[in-house]
Amino acid sequence: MKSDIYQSLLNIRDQKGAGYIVLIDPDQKNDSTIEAHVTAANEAGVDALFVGGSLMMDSKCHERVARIKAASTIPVISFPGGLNQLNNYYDAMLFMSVISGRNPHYLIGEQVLAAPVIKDLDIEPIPTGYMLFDGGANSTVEFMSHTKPIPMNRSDIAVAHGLAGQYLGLKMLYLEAGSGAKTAVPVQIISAMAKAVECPLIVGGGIRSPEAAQERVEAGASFIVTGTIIENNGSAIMKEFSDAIHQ
Ligand code: 1GP
Repeated sequence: MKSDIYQSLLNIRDQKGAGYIVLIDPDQKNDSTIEAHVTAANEAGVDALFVGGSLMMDSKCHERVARIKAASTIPVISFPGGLNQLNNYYDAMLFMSVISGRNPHYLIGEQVLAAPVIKDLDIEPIPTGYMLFDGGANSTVEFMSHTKPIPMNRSDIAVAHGLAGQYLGLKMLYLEAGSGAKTAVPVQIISAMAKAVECPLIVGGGIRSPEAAQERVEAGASFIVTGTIIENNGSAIMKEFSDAIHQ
C-alpha cells in the first residue's frame, strides 16, 4: 500500500476540528476550469480533493484526473460513481457501499468487480458507508443507483443505518444530500448521528455558504464537501469555506 491517506484525514480532523474537501467532477462540464480550481484549492487551505461523479458525459474522465493530480499539492481521492472511473492517478479512494439503499449492485456488486482492479492499482481503499438523503432535487445519484433516499426528517432511520455501518467495520460515513441538493443534510440529523455513531462523518450536497458549513461542523461533521458552489461561483469562495470549517 502506497499511502495512509485515511490516517492523514483523521489527523487533519484532530488538528483543525474538521476537514474541508472540494469535489471536482472530472466531466466535460468542468473541462475548462480544472487547473484553476485545483490551484485555488492548493492555496485556500483545502485539505483534500474528491474526484468523481455519478455520470460522465464523454470519454476523457481519466485525462482530467491526470490533470487534477498533476496540479494538486493535496491528496487526490477517488469518489467513484463506478469502477469505470478507477485509474492510477489517485492517492486513495472511498471504497463505498450505498448502505442507505437496497440495490445489491451498489451494496456489493460493483465492489466485487472493482476489488481486483484496486488491488492491481495498489490504491488505498477507505471503507465508507454512503448514505443518500432526500435533498429535494431528484439527484443523479438517486437515479443512477436505483435507491430510495432517507427522508430528511428521520434521524432514527439515519442513526440505525449509521450504526449498522459502524458494526460492519466501515471507517467513514458519507451523509449525502446529492450534488446540487436544494436542502443540505440538516444539523439535527448530523447531531443525532454524531452522538450515536463513532465513525467520522463526511457531509456534502447542497452546502452553499460558509455559515452552513460551520453549523454542520458544530453539529458533528468531521469533513465538509462542496462541489457545485465552487463550479458556479469560481474558486474565490474556497478560502471562506476553509476558514469557516477549520476551528
Ligand atoms: C456531492 O456532496 C457532494 O457528492 C457535493 O455536493 O455539489 O451540492 O456541493 P454539491
